[in-house]
Amino acid sequence: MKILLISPNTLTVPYPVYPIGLDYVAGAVSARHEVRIADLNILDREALASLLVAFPPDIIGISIRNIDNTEAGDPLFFIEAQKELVSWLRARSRAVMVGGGAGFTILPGEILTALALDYGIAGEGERFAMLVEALDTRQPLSAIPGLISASAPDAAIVPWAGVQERNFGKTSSSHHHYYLEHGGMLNLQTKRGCSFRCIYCPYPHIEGNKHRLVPPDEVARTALALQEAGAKYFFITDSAFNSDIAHSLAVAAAFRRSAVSIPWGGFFAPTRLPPDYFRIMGDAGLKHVEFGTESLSAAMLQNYCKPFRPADVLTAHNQALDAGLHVAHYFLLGGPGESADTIAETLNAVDSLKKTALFFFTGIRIYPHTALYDIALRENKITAATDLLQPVFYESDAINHAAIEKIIGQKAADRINWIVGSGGKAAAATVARMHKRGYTGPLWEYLIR
Ligand code: B12
Ligand code: SF4
Repeated sequence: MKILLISPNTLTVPYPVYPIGLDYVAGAVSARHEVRIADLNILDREALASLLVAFPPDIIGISIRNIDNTEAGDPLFFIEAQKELVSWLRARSRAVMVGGGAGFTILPGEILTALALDYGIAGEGERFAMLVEALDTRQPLSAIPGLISASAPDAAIVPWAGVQERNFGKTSSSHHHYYLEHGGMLNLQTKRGCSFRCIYCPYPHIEGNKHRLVPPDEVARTALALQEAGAKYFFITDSAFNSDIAHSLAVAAAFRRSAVSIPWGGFFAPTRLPPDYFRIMGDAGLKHVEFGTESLSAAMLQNYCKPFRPADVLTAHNQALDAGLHVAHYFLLGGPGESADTIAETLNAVDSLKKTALFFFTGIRIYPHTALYDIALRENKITAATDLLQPVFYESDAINHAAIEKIIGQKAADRINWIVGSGGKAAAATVARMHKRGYTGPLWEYLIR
């Protein structure tokens, strides 16, 4: 069968992101089928139309990574554009249309309906290969975990226990060149799942809450392949790289053994870590640390069920600084229990975080399958019938978003290292200009004060 996998994600905020998920979907499909990847960062509609003629697909898989940008203050919604793409494809192809991806997995039934897809796979995309085989051999589809269709729109997500094979560099496409030319950042996964249970977070639902580890030497082999392909930097896409400390250290050791020499970064939780943790990581090439700190109010960290306390944040921060790393913290303000007092507590404590970049987001998007969803239901902020495909942001009873934004806006006004939200289009334009001049990495490091 001919299979076309499409990445429709053309968002350039904070920078264009290599569609790593499709490497795994492509890697799972049996070699007896022909797979191509169409990355819409590269192909315009004319080129896509020509591809549909030259390579008429039997199945089209669409990667739905982003539903929206999860920014209450500067909202963007991507579902309408994806819907238009699907009907454009339908007018030119008789292929079976299948959706999947991180965004898709959060609200699979809703997205399947909105986009009028034939099938969707909630959860890991390796099961796409099972769907391909079943369609090819006309076998019943009911046994495929996570598979949904208009007549069966509900699916339980069952973590994939089989092989995860990344197809990087193996398809006939060379779409990674676009990312090499736009910042040089490629990406890498060392495990799936997050074992923490922060109340607002959909990651454990998307990836599972039990870690599935990629053997460290295999991670290093992929890192080396990215390096040899020309990557100047890589981002580890794990929900929190250090949620399994031993594995992250083993990955760092494998990088050193295999002479991975390009810098890298990722998401970390500022939990209690061995004192030399960041030094070891730095020796293995770690250059930037993005801490999912969210608050520096002890009460709010507890309300969010974060696996650390304010003192742990400061310790982890200083350990990372001492190791010579670039450090950023992300804050998520306005959750259950937030008040003027907890905001003040956070902002006062922020000043003790030296030499850093700080990203502030106000309002927490309510996702199904999270504790925040249950809280919002109990507090009558939503009902079971609320459409969550259109983003709904939790607002605390004690302080509204506008009041928080005003406080942050005032404090951020004369501080270049305080960024409200992701920085939006203006930040993306600066990033693009810097990429053109040959800069690489996340680039917020130039704002560090
Ligand atoms: C790492 C990450 C980032 C990094 C990416 C760095 C990099 N260079 O790669 C950074 C920080 C830059 C980032 C930015 C953003 N992110 Co982000 N990110 C993630 C994260 C943690 C992992 C994504 C990832 O790469 N996973 C690893 C790969 C292998 O998995 P995958 O892509 O999901 O693919 C698997 C399956 O989904 C599936 N699959 C994928 N495609 C397909 C296609 C088909 C047909 C099928 C069947 C299956 C399938 O199979 C794959 C293998 O199992 C996810 C949360 C999560 N845990 O998933 C959020 C997440 C994807 N991000 C999200 C968002 C919103 C954003 C931003 C818009 C935030 C912002 N305002 O800036 C930007 C958008 C950037 C862009 N240009 O697209 C949301 C999307 C949900 C939503 N509400 O839309 C998520 C889910 C987090 C959340 N808030 O819930 N992100
Ligand atoms: S540690 Fe990070 S990824 Fe894990 S549940 Fe908490 S917020 Fe989500």
